Amino acid sequence: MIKNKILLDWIKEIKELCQPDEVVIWEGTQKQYDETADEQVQSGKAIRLNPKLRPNSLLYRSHPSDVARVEKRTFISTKNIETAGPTNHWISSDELKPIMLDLYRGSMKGRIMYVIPFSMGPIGLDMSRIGVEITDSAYVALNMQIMTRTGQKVLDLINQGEPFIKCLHSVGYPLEPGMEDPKWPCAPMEKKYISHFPEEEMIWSYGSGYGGNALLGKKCLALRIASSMAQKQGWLAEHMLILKLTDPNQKVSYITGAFPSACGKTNLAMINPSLDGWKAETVGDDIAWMHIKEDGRLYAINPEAGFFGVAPGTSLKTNPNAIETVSKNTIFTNVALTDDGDVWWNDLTKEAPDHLIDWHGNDWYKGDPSKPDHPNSRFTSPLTNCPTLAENYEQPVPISAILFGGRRPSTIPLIHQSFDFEHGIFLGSIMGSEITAATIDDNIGKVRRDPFAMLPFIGYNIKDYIQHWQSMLTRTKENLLPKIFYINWFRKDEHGYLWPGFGENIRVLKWVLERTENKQNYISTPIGLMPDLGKFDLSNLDVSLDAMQELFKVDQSTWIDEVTSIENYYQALYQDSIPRVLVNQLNALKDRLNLQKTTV
Ligand code: OXD
Ligand code: MN
Repeated sequence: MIKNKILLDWIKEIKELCQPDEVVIWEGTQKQYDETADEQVQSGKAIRLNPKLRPNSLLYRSHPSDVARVEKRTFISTKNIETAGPTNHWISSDELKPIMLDLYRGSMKGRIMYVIPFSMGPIGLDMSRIGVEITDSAYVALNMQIMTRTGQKVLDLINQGEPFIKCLHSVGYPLEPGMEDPKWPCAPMEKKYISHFPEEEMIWSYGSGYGGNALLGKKCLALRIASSMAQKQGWLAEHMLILKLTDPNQKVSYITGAFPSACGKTNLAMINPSLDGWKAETVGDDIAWMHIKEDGRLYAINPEAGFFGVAPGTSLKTNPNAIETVSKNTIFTNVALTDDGDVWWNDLTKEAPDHLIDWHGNDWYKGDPSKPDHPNSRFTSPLTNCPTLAENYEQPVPISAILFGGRRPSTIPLIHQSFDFEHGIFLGSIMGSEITAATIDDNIGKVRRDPFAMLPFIGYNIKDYIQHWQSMLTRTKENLLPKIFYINWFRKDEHGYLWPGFGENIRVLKWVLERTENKQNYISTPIGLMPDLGKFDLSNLDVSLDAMQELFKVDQSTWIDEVTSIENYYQALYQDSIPRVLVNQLNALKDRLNLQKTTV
């Protein structure tokens, strides 16, 4: 039962505005989930997978125009453009609200309006935050049940007066009498709006039913709105995995890591270490909320309750723990369907089956040039399915190290450590991936910078974001803050990747943890601290010494180009107000490389 007047009034207001046929309060029970799933299957919107092969699992196929987050239709809407800054699409809230109110008027006609109370983070924890998503999509309700903590316990907190973030979502496809409901209703691109109002801590999403556009707890709340709340309240909301590591002496440490998409973040979050005696456990694979606690250390929680992972590329070889995670209770979107009612995606098995139904619902035969799955096809699975989930995954954990990284075939060594926290901020600010032929872009070879892997997710001005990171130094002692590292698993020579990756990555993590204990296992270079190869665990590793040397090469002339590239990037992004800390760090780097300083 809802007793909270703010929530009751809001439900009434949205019901009047959007005019749904029916209102359903999401209770978060298995019964409600099962009934809704059955109803979706009966109406032809979802396919129930073979329960013997994939128990309690569904397959959805989206509209071909609605397959990913739409950054160009994602807005930060505030009074002043300066609040949104140079990395966001901004529309003034005074201008945007009437446009969206017009779209919402009658937008839920013929549909059920679900009211989903949810908690990002364990229910009742001081670091958690509550939201309520109102949506006309059953797909969203089912996914939110997996990705967040939903239901009565959250409502109880709201009834006790706990504030909540209003998240409004409509697929933007009202059904007038006699109209047929398509399998995946959505609005055309120019009518899609994924809007954030950080000043009011509110989200309005219209026109898309897919992933981060529609499951508003994830990127919209837990990153964009939360990053802005975190700035005001003195904490950090970051696009980071959280990993628990236990060394052979049973010492437990926790690290977080920010990587742009397609850099193996979920794989690292579920790593099977190759070194004897080491254990790795998963706390989170995408988002970390971090607060400084009374002891002065930075503690993290995973605000999510599930994984919304990219399917293609996931296999027993790349991530056996993810394969087990998706073995049951999973919603798949845009993967292929097998003849025996199971799912398939690229790389799941070496050989594709002879026949599949592709993500458009058409026959697909082995050898067909088209892909049977969409490159951004997804699985939604509960955290509790993951065989490596840490048993304390619901408790805040103290972070010893933060990893930044990207996909850089050249220039950046396998691992280096920042000299100090501010140098770490600099490393976060320049991280990125080299553009490859796989990206639709004609800038092949250039670096696409994705600062802190947060480029599409910082809900406010990036200049203030940099300053906010810097302010961590005033909130605690520097030696209590995590140490910061830059990782590059993807360095290549003419024969291909130099580093084997996957389970062997534990060697790099071992060095990282030794550094957090101040072990004398490093050499100092102009770009940061790097492993002393004599003190880096190479036992039973099939990588030549030459390759190791290449992996750690810091080449002066390449770094001169890198510095120019960073300088151009800073100028283009920040124009005449590059944050002072970044200018100082760039100058210090130039100094160490014996280059002339920047005078901005
Ligand atoms: C995601 C993303 O879906 O970063 O996690 O795009
Ligand atoms: Mn992500």
